[in-house]
Amino acid sequence: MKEFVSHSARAVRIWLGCLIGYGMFALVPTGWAKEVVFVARDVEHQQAVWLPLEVVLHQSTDFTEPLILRLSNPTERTHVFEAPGLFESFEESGVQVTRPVRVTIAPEGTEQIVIDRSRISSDVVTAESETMTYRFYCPLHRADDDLGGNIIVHQ
Ligand SMILES: [Cu+2]
Repeated sequence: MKEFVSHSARAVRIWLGCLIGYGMFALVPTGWAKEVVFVARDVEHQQAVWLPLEVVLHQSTDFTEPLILRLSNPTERTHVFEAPGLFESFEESGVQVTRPVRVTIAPEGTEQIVIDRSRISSDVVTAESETMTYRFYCPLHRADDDLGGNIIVHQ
């Protein structure tokens, strides 16, 4: 019995640590977030990229928990993270809102968004190849022939 209590206490501490670590996820006590980090980098010819250039996600394992994108801009210019086809989900005045992913990040700033997983799931299910690719880039500093990075989702 004593052992049971100490295990529970440890579980609570871990759980609290998770809530603090993930900040905005404090409202979802059952959630254990998966976080993907992107970092902006200035490259030649005034252009910029988001790194890493490729992220692979697996629907069966990665979508069982909230999916967070952490967007970090350590550069001295403002950059935008745009990913057509991806949607973010957030709460505004008590209402759940969904909108396309297009986030502006100030110099030396970091933004965090929660991906609307239900949309990705339906995309993957309807994709014949069972794989979906979402491109991402900074629309402000993008070369004409730049295809940007890829988020690849396997079913
Ligand atoms: Cu940019």
